[in-house]
Formats: sequence, structure tokens, C-alpha cells
Amino acid sequence: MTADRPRETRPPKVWAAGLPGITHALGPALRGMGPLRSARLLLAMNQRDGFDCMSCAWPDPDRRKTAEFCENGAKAVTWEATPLTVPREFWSEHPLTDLAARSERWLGQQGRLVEPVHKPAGSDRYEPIGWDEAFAILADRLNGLDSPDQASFYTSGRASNEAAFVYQLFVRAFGTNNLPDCSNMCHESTGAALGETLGVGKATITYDDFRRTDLVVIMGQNPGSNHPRMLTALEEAKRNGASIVAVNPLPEAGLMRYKNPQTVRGLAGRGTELADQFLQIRLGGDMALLQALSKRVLDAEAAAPGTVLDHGFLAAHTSGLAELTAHLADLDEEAVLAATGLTSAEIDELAERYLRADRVIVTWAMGLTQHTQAVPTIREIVNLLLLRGHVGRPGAGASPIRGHSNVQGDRTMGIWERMPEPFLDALEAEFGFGVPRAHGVDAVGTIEGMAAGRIKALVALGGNLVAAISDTGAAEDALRRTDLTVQISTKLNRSHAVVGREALILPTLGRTEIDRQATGEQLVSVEDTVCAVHASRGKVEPVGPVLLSEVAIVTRTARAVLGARPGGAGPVDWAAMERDYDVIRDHVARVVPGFDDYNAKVRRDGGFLLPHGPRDSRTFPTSDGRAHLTVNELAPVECPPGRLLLQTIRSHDQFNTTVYRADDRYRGVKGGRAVVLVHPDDLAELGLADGATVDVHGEYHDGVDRVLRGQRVVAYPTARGCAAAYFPEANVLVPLGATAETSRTPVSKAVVVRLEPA
Ligand SMILES: Nc1nc2c(c(=O)[nH]1)N[C@H]1C(S)=C(S)[C@@H](COP(=O)(O)OP(=O)(O)OC[C@H]3O[C@@H](n4cnc5c(=O)[nH]c(N)nc54)[C@H](O)[C@@H]3O)O[C@H]1N2
Ligand SMILES: Nc1nc2c(c(=O)[nH]1)N[C@H]1C(S)=C(S)[C@@H](COP(=O)(O)OP(=O)(O)OC[C@H]3O[C@@H](n4cnc5c(=O)[nH]c(N)nc54)[C@H](O)[C@@H]3O)O[C@H]1N2
Ligand SMILES: [Mo]
Repeated sequence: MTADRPRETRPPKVWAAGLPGITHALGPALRGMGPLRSARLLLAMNQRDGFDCMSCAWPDPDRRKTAEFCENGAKAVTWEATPLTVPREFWSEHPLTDLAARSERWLGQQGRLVEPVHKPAGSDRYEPIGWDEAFAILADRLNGLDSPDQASFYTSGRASNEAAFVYQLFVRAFGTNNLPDCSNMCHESTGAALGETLGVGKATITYDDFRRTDLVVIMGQNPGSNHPRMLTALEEAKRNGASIVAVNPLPEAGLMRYKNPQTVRGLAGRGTELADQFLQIRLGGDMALLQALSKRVLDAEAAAPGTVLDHGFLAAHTSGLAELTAHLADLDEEAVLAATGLTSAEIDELAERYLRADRVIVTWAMGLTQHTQAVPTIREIVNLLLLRGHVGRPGAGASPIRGHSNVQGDRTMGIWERMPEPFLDALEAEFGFGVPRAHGVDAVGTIEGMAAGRIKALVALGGNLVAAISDTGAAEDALRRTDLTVQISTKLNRSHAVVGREALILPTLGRTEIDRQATGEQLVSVEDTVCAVHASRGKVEPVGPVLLSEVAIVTRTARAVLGARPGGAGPVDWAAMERDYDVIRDHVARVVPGFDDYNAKVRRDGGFLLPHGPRDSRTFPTSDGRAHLTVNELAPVECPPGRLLLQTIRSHDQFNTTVYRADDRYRGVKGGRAVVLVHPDDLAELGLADGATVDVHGEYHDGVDRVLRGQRVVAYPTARGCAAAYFPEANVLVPLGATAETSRTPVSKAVVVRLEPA
């Protein structure tokens, strides 16, 4: 996978959306799908009887507009709903070696996958086959393994609740908990930190809280590109008097100013100033900043006892205040300044804002979760919020912003290699088979298992594991060592080109398409980042006549695989679930807490909110029923002299490993992705010129030379000592062994690198 160097680079933009956002949204849609299909789809996006946008997990407001979508949502729909399909000749014309030499962008541009294909062992090409044959191959190979634990079953976060539930059910009936998912590489650190401290690993706010808050602190997140509809909520917060603080090594356009395309003022005027304060933090410096903030809060309390902390809340609902106070008393301000790159005055200013605010929300995404100390960093967010009782109260709370549109729902449905015992007990009681209890492997564990020969088969419900996971070289070698890889996908990507000895591609319906089963049109459901569950109904005809839904593929796989075993298919009625998704939801209602009466509730206008103890009633389902203030030891990220700390980011024109175009409008990069963004003063120190071509070498203690070649250096206003390059190309630099403590999420935001002139 190589990327082109850009034709042009310009200073980054300081505002996001507005008219260019609309034209950029509609242009590709009209070209890609034609006016009728475009109108039908774009107007149905995020509407009550429409489908859920697959671009991110941002929630829908109660008061929806006619056009409740953003530029990047429109790109995602256009990409999926293209009428272009991969023709039958494609497979004979393009051997695997050819596919492996193509870019992600080229692979995605070939159109939708419309028939199952099989690459036999020893062959270098895929060949079209029938569905029955595909399921028979799956049954033979999976049942031929020595143990079910030799297979791993990945999920990407676009799968619906219904697909995810039947998938985990099949995998556990097959006999393993090897259920890695994209969350392992994404918000796993959030789940770990919030689960431990609050008892629930999800946001403690609802959409409306943005309307009622006094202060939003946005840490490690780029909403202008990745959650554009969040800008509308921030604008509204601002109008209601809230202040906004952005903590980021990059001055991201969407954090600075927003031109709302749905208002005249946004189209024509200067838009709304968003961030009242911008803290340009060093990569990995957030934990130090958060400790420094909590220390200032505790110092203020010491200076005026009884007036600063929420003593009633702390006494009734939390533990650990004395330990935290003692620990932070020794906090070394010099160490904080070194780790953050900030001044004491900047930290004082944020502390004052925090102390002035009655209601505070902290939001975050990958800039926090993909660091070695991601879990303790998020625990420090919880500390800061708990000190003044900002949990379980209107306008206040912890707000991780999820990525994939149903990544949170998939986890709720049981996609996790370590589901808690009560879930497994409920599954066993509902279906009457012995559910395996040993924990399975996560995403990194899956690659490690393949490399060691322990894992011989991979089945993937969506996604692009080999490109999304760290250490591309090692990951590709590991994949190629397996006996079988199976991808259930809408479009081609790298994971179809780098495969096991034998490979299958099973094409599936996308979320935009009408899903017809024996009992008629089906709806599916998804959960957004604030725990709201709602229905999604496809709107256009499927792009091919033999496409199956994800639910149909999974239930038929289950029937084929389990049915071929000596004991037969077992107690689960898979066919009934395929015929009518209400049957799946009835099972979910009995297995998963909060889903009682699922079928009725999901059909209600706007869906329903899942119960959440900390948010709803300050009930904390932790070991002792209290929220935990925790003591966390700072371990600053080390970067030797002459080296930079590199983060891997998304451009404005991609969705994860899917590259729509080679531009990054807000950051001023045009016509190429092979860039490394570096502070001008760092360039001067390194003796490099803006526009120079360099090889980027990763430095890690295992001595392996990981290199990203031929990058164009772009002088950019990032924090000093910190560089940035685009994911997925830059994944060659992220070592597989570099993972976050506890969550094992790859450390994609802090790679020590050396730039060498190419
Ligand atoms: N259009 C579009 N939408 C998407 C996606 C997409 O690829 N394209 N992906 C989806 C998915 S799966 C996800 S998870 C989300 C990702 O959404 P984001 O988390 O916004 O995505 P990243 O591009 O990884 O951006 C990380 C941000 O954190 C900052 N950052 C990096 N390191 C640090 C740090 O140490 N401290 C602080 N304070 N900031 C830091 C970066 O400068 C950057 O602004 O978006 C979702 N939505
Ligand atoms: N270096 C670095 N690595 C990262 C990150 C980073 O910031 N830096 N971010 C991480 C994050 S946050 C995430 S979430 C992961 C993403 O990892 P994944 O979720 O595995 O990757 P995606 O690129 O989102 O997967 C896209 C593919 O999904 C398939 N697809 C799309 N829609 C559907 C559908 O409806 N059904 C099915 N079955 N398939 C579909 C298509 O074939 C498409 O090519 O990457 C992680 N990797
Ligand atoms: Mo993600």
C-alpha cells in the first residue's frame, strides 16, 4: 500500500462546514448515484422511518431537520450505495498479486461485491461460487479444526444489533469466545476505565445535555471531520452560554469555528467561534493535564474548605477521595509542564473555567484512547468530573464519542472476547447449550495467534482488519500463514487481497438497502454513543440479485457448520431468526438487560434510551456500589532528542481504511496522502525544508526497522515535538507489541520516529 505525495499544501483552515461542506456532500452523491437515488437516500438519512447513517455514532436530536446529515455522512452513503458492481470477469482478470499491489482507494472504487467468491488453496485467483457451496466449504473447514479456539471471529462496528447478536450466538455455539472487534483498536480504553470507575463503560450523558451545559472540554477528538453533526450541538451549547475548550496538538478546523450549513448565518457569515480556549497539548500529555486540573480543584477546596467540592455527592456515592488528595499533593508541576508542553497560566485558566461552571461535559475520542496510558488518563477524567459531582446530573458528564455507527451496540449484543458472566449465563438459559467461559483473543491477540500458528482461521463480519491493525508488515505475514480467511463485506479492501491459503468473500447488503426476508421487509437497529437505540430501514433496491443480509449469512453459516456436526444443529432455531428479525429481538429482550419489549420500543418514534445507573440515578454498579476516585502514576511518554512523537490520524476524505479521495481540505493537503506534518521549528532543528521528501523510521525497543517511505514534509502548526501522518498507511510504523495498559489498544498516537531525507 503506497500513497501519493500531495500536489499542493496550504495553511490549515480555521473553520469547518458551511457552504463548501454542502457542495462537497452533494457533488459526489449526484455523480455516484444519480439524482433520484441521491435524493431518496440523503433525505432518508437519520430520519425516523429512514436508515441510520453509517459514518459515525453521533446521536440524532429529537428535533430533526429535513436534511439531518453531514458532508461525510453523504460520502459514506455514496460510497456504499453506488450502482457500480464488481463484474464477473474481474476475478479472472485480477489475480491476488495484482489485488495486493493496488491501493485501498482503487479497491474501493471497483464497486459493490455482488456474488460469493472462493480462492482455493494453491490458486492465485478468486472464482465465483454459489452460496450453498460457500457455506459447505465453511462447514468443512471450521469443523475440521482441532479446536474451536483455532478460529477467530472479528466484527467491525457497522453490523446491526440483530446481525451482531446472531453472530456472537453462532460463535459461542461453535465453541469459542474469540470475538475480537474494531473496538479493541478504538474505545476499548474507554470501556475499561469507565467500567472500573463508574460501573458502566458508556457515556453518562444524553443528547440534551449539550443544550444545558456550561462547559464542554473536547479532548483528543476532531469533530469537524469525524463527527461533523456534533458541531451543531456545540454551536447550540455555545448559543446557550456554554464555553468550549479544545485540548489537541492540532488546531483542528472544526474546533475553532463552525459555519452551520443549515442557517443563513452559517452559509454566508463568519459562523460561530467555537473554542474559547485552545490548549495545544503534546501527544500523551493529557493525563498530566488532568491531574494538574484536579490538583488545582483540591487546592481551591483547601483554601476555602467546604465551598468547592461536591461533598454531599462524594460522601454518598464515591470512594477514594483521601487517597487522591494525598497523591496529588505531591504532583510535580515541572513534570506536568514538560509532559503537556503547556504553561501554568494556561492550566490555571482551564481550572478557573472548570471551577466557574455548574455543569461540565468532557468529550474524547482516539486522541486519548490510543496511548500507553489511555486507561489511567480516562480514569483521571472521571476523577475531575466526580470532584464536583458532574455525573448523573443534567448538563454534565463523561462523553466518549464512539466511532463506528453501531460499535457500541455490537458490544451490548455480546461482541466481546470477555463478556461478563451474567451475560453468558443469560445466553445459556435462553438457548440451552453450554456457553464457553474461557476468555477469547482480542484484535492484537488474533494477529499474535496467527503469527504463532495457534489461530488458523479468520472470519470477519465487515471491516478491514489487516489494514486497521498495527504493524502492517507483521499483520500481513500473520494473515498469510492462516489456512482460511473469510470476509463478509460490501466492498473490496486490503483484507480481501492479503489472505490465508484459502479464502472466501461473502457479499452482503448495506444499510441503505431494503432487506426482504420470508416474512417481508425487515428493520434492524443500532445504538448510538449516548445509548439511544433506534430502527434503521433500508431505502433502495439491493445492488445485486443474490446478495444476502448479514443476518442471513450468519444464520445460514450456523446451520451449515453446526448442522454438519455429529450432534446436529443444536437447540437454536436459526431459520426462524432469518425469516423474521422480531424473533432475534425477542431473544435479545430476554438476554440483554434494558431490552425488554424490544420489538415494541424499537418501533416507537425515535427509539428508546437504554437504562444507565450512573446517568439515571447515580447508582454505580461497581464492586462496592460506589464511583471510584483512583490514584494513577504518571509515566510520561519518552522521546529522545532528534526524534519526534508521531500520531496517526484520519483525513477529511476517508472513513477509516476507506479512502474517498486523496485530499484533506481542512488541513490544506491536496492530491496526496503521503505527508508527515511537523512543526516549523522542529523542521529547522532537524535541518529539513518544508516540502522535502523523507523516510519515516519507527524506533521501538525490539530493534525492527519499521519504515514509511517517501513522505512529503509539511510545515504545520502542530505541538512542538509532535508529528502526524495518515492512518492506515502509517500503520507500518505502529508496533504490534505497543499496546495500552489494560485495554491492549494499539498505541497509534505516540510512535517515536526519526525522519531521514529520502
Ligand atoms: N468522516 C469520518 N468519520 C469518522 C471516521 C472516519 O475515518 N472518517 N472514523 C470513525 C471512527 S471508527 C472513529 S473511532 C472516530 C475517530 O474520531 P477522532 O478520534 O476524531 O479521529 P482521529 O483522526 O484519530 O483524531 C484524533 C484527534 O485527537 C488528536 N490527538 C491525538 N493525540 C492526542 C493526544 O495525545 N492528546 C490530545 N488531547 N489530542 C490528541 C488529534 O490531533 C486528532 O484531532 O471517527 C469516526 N467517524
Ligand atoms: N494507526 C491507526 N490504526 C487505527 C486507527 C488509528 O487511528 N490509527 N483507528 C482504529 C479504529 S478507531 C478503528 S474503529 C479501526 C477500524 O477498523 P475496521 O472497522 O476493521 O475498518 P473499516 O475501514 O471501518 O472497514 C471498512 C470495510 O468494512 C466493509 N463494510 C462497510 N460497510 C459494511 C457493512 O454494512 N457490512 C459489512 N459486512 N461490511 C461492511 C467494507 O468492506 C469496508 O472496506 O481501525 C483502527 N486502526
Ligand atoms: Mo473507531
